[in-house]
Amino acid sequence: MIKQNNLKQQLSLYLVMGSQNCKYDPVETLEKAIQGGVTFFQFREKGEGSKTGEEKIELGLQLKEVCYRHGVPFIVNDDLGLAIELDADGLHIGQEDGDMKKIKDSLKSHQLFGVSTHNVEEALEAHRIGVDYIGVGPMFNTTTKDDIEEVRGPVVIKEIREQLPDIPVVGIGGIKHDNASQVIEAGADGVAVISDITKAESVDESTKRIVEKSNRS
Ligand code: TZP
Ligand code: MG
Repeated sequence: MIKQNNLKQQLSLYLVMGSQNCKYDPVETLEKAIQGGVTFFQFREKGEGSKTGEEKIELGLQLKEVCYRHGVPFIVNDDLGLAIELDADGLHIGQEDGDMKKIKDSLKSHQLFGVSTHNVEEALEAHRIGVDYIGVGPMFNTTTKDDIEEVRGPVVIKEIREQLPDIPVVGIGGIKHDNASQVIEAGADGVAVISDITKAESVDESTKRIVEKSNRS
């Protein structure tokens, strides 16, 4: 898939997920989430209970296939080698995952590059390197990731927007249907969600509810 001008629109509901996050089968979860309105996907197979080696690659291939069938970009978290091997649409890394510039230069020209940031300084640095989009978090308290930084909320997005009016931005961390609109109102192009989708009783209904509540209109 080629880099597209409508990246901001595609980022509107970004599902981040690995098998360790799922209440149901991950392939089924992704299928239902896309039916519910997910527009961007990150394969984040990481932490307790996650798959490794061949099993991780096999699951990545299955999830990529679901994304391709629906025209949803498939992004790999952390693992440059896996992003290349799966010919993913992109790679997403955190601040501790290595030399950003080197990693960006190792990607194929069609692959998107996203970076997690926590404040204006990190966002400016990511912009300087030429990332395609940034994640900003944590927006709210979350139990999905243990090593989170201080929760400062949607105001961080507002601060980043003042310096970088055009960079594609998604908020992440504790986002649910009842707080997603705060993140959009602060200036984000989209919201990134794990548990409010992956742990929901009904994945498609929960996804639809986030779409409805985060609607800009
Ligand atoms: N990065 C910052 S917070 C977070 C990540 C990966 C976890 C978000 O999970 P949830 O369940 O949507 O709060
Ligand atoms: Mg990382």
